[in-house]
Amino acid sequence: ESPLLLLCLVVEELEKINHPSRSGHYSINFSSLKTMEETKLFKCRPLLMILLIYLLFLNGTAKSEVYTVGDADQWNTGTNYLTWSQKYNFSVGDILAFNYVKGQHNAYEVTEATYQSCNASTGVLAKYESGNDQVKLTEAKKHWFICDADGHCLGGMRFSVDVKEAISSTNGTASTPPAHPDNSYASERRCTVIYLLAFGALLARCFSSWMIKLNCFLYFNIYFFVYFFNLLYNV
Ligand SMILES: [Cu+2]
Repeated sequence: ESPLLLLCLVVEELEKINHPSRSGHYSINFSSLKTMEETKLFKCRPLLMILLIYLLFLNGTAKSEVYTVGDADQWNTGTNYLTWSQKYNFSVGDILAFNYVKGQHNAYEVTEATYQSCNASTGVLAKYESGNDQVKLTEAKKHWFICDADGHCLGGMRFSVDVKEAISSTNGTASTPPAHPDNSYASERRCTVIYLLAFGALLARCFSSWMIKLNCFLYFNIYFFVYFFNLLYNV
């Protein structure tokens, strides 16, 4: 959520810079806006809004994370990879980094049946054996990984990841371990929505030109669209 709040704060700060004398009360007397500079600023504001919307979308779609399998333990025997894989929410575009001593282990992407049986004579979808394998998760589906070294798979070197479609910026927050349980996430979102509502009302009071009001309206509609999309798919 923080990039969104940051964007809002930037807009708010710009308001204060543009109209330092009016920061206390939020109404603009149009008869005082006669200089070219201020007219130009008003004409630029919709562009600024559009720019912010683009930033929002870029932020939501382009973010991908690199997950080192096993974190500090890396890809090795003696680690519980089921526990590891359940710590994170993986989305399309994320990368699994398998780090291990080449020759001691490997990483095979396999079918579910092969994952269950640990018999890699069939059902191998991809083989990674370099010791420093970067596996990009390109599809929104379940992926299964095993180590095919003798007995390692049965010994616990296997896990599955349920890869979700990359929709929102909140998907990518997992490089830091998920600090908030789902319900606190939802309340955080509600807070942001309330903040946006308040901020929208404030903006609408600032601008009396109908063009800018229309822009505000579109801007916040897109915001809310993105938010409810997030709520539907991620909580
Ligand atoms: Cu192994």
